[in-house]
Amino acid sequence: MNKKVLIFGVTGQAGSYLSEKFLREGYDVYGVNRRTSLPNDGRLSIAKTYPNFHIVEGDITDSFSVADLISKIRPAYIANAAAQSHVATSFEQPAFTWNANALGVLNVLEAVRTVDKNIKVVQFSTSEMFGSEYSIRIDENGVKTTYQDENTPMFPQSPYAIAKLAGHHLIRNYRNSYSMNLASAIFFNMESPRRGEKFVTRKITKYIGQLMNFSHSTPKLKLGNIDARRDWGHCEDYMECIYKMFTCGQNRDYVISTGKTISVRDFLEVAFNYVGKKWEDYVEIDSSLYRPSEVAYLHGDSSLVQRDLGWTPKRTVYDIVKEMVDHDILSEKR
Ligand code: F7E
Repeated sequence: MNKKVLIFGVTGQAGSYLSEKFLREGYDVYGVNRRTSLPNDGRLSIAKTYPNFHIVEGDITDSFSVADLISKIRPAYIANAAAQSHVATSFEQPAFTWNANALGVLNVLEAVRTVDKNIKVVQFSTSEMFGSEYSIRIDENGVKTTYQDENTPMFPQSPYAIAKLAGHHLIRNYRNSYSMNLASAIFFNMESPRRGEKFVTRKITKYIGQLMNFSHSTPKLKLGNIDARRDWGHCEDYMECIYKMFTCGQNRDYVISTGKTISVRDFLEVAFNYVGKKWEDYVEIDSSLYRPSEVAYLHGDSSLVQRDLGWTPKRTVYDIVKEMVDHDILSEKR
């Protein structure tokens, strides 16, 4: 049996956890890394301890490079976690975002279509594609719930999300048109100590790490819209689900989320409480950090994947806060 997996975006948070999952399961993992002048493999220290982990150079925006990698490696599975993933940055670098998030998907699909249509591809789609849309459910007691699932319409609010939606539709279109083995995972926000420092959760926990180590010299933490609500889950839990998506023998798109939503303000409350401090004493709202267009509310309903694949998220946002704060207090000490 071919046990080769090719991961685009291996140096990111999700790529690193997914590599470790496949390596533990005995696969040969090939991680695609773009050439950079400085090392960017900080999240791969565990993966690199496995002899069956290989870094290969390539760039998802270059169709020749993508086709060359796929035809040389001939993987059974391809995970596309490569993206310009910062929503605010997409307003400033829309073309770069488009090339990575939309053209990149097309490059993978065309290469797979011509090299070997049996290769299974899982695309990392995003809850940002829902934008301002949600579905409404009213239960027998009259309690109303607003949520997003696989049937919720999509109305994206940023160049990031629009490019991701193009990639999402390409997956659906190639699956239907050419009977290819393709599926999209619609991820709600995923966090961990490996989260990039520009995302709001890590920005907050890193600040707390600095505060707890150097309280006398830490300026205030500047944030934008803290009323936005997100469904935050643990990236490693979500990669367990992706492994099941690859190995389940069917090609279906799934929402992957915890089903619990809190605001950035609530996240601040929980994180600062954990270290015995009041966030109001340390946070300053900076209107320049507001986005030109915002997604106010994300609340995923992942019942379908829970039912079909028997997956459930293990960690809550409260577990995540503790893990990230503990990690950042330790790492700022060094
Ligand atoms: O923002 C607000 C901000 O940048 C969360 C990516 O992984 O998840 C992520 O996208 C919220 C937004 O993540 C700051 O306006 C306030 O409402 O951590 P974030 P995101 O935009 O939700 C989705 C699912 C993805 O697919 C993306 O790739 O927090 N916010 N103040 C702030 N956000 C940031 N970054 N920085 C602030 O200072």
